[in-house]
Amino acid sequence: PGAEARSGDTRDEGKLKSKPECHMQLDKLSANRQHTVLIDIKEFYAGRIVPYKGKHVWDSKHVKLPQHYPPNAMEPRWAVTDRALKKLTQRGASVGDVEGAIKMYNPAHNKDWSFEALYTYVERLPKLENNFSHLISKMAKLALKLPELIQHPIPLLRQNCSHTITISQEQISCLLANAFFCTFPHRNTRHAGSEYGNFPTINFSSLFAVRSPRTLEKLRALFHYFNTVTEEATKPIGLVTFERICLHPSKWPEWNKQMENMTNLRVYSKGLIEREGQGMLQVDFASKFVGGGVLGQGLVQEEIRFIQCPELIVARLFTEKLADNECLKITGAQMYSNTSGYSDNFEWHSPHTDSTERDEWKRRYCQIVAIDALNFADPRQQFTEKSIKRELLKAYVGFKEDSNIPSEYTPAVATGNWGCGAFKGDPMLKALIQMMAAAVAKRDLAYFTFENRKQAEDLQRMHELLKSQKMTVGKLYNLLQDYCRYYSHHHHKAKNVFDYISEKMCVRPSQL
Ligand code: AR6
Repeated sequence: PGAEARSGDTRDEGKLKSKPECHMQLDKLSANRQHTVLIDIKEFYAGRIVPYKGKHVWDSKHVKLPQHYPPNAMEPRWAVTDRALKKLTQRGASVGDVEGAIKMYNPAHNKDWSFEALYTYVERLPKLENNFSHLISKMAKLALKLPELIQHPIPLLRQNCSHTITISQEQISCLLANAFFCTFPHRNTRHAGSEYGNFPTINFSSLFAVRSPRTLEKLRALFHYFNTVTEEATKPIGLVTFERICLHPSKWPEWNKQMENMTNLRVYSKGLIEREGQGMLQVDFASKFVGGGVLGQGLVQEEIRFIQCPELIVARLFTEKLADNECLKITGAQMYSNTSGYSDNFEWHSPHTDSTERDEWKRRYCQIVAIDALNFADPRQQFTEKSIKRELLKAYVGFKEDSNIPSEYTPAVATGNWGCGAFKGDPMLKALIQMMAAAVAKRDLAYFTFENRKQAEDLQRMHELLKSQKMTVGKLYNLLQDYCRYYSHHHHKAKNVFDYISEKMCVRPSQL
């Protein structure tokens, strides 16, 4: 972390491991049963990034691509889409034209889809920034390249199955342009039990509907992204990997038996995961539907990250809702926008030139892990063994490195108040849980308290105490169970979990 992350923070400034410094050389890029590579690998090693050609399939295991919809039709809907988008490539397309085009191939939504936010965007924003029709024309051209750019089926990352997809940034930009123009079939009705009820939304229709300052700022960032990827000089040339990791129950730790001591922890009251945590494994405080409300009104940690790095949004196309023992790791996403503020104060600030180096697979050294905390309608629920176990498992599956990577090559985890904002978790309990998961995963932690100095000091002290007493994960787990019992009797009058544990440790260290 840079100079900003200093005062009142962690005392020991020894550097935590980060990439590329701790990078272990990768094996040659190759496709196999667990890894789908959407580019041609031979060509890749000859210095070119071109789509891999496969045979298209239309089934429940793969993304249903618009160019193949409906299956076996005389005239696929893509013909209509193609005509509609081609019109937008002509000069002077207005928001009305965009609305007309989208409704042409989505006739079922003629009445219920609104484009209010797009109209407002064009009215409100200064002329220079707002070369709308030119940009729409470039985006339509990009969307139309879908049949050329995606020639291999994209597997759905389904529950209970670890699988990896590596895809080029150009392919992602094309898929996102299609999402913008709402071309993905079968993805507009989403309710429990519907075909894609277990998937996030991907078509952007929900974003266009609500005229709000939040939507406006999101659109500025997204249009900036599309502008960047449609210019020859700035379009990104590299790959991104999406990895769904599902931890089999036989590998779940038995928490009360874990003998590990706490790993290193650096606490920073200033700084952000995405900025000061560069090169580390950066935690996305996710929804089980990755991206959460990014295509709606949500605008907290996860949505902000997805808006800064829109390539993450494509995960919504193929990532089924995360189960308790699963996470999604994304390697190589690029940052396009600098933003400021949070929630209602969020603003698109300026273009971000990402100069992060790339690894041997041409992926930026940027690794993000989406882990969804429990959403506590009643915060008291979190002080139960069941909730604690669930959160430990979720953090552990996110933090755990592939077992064939030695720990000297494992960067620290950059995290913070995971699950403690929208999801109402207790920051002290969550910090302990993350420390325990990190200890078993043998990784250090950089913890950003988001300007909360007092929290930083308390956490630092707690960690020092745990370290000095050689606390093991198993013992701490048992103390947390004691706390749950104590809490269930005292509720709002209960002392906080740090005070409880400190007292137990100081009063009766021999009994620990
Ligand atoms: N770096 C460090 N800490 C941060 C940052 C940052 N960039 N941004 C926020 N925080 P929240 P949750 C701190 O509410 O409770 C989304 O809709 C800040 O203290 O985003 O896990 C998802 O899609 C903040 O209060 O995470 C989920 O549906 C705290 O982290 C849901 O919210 C928690 O951030 C997840 O909610």
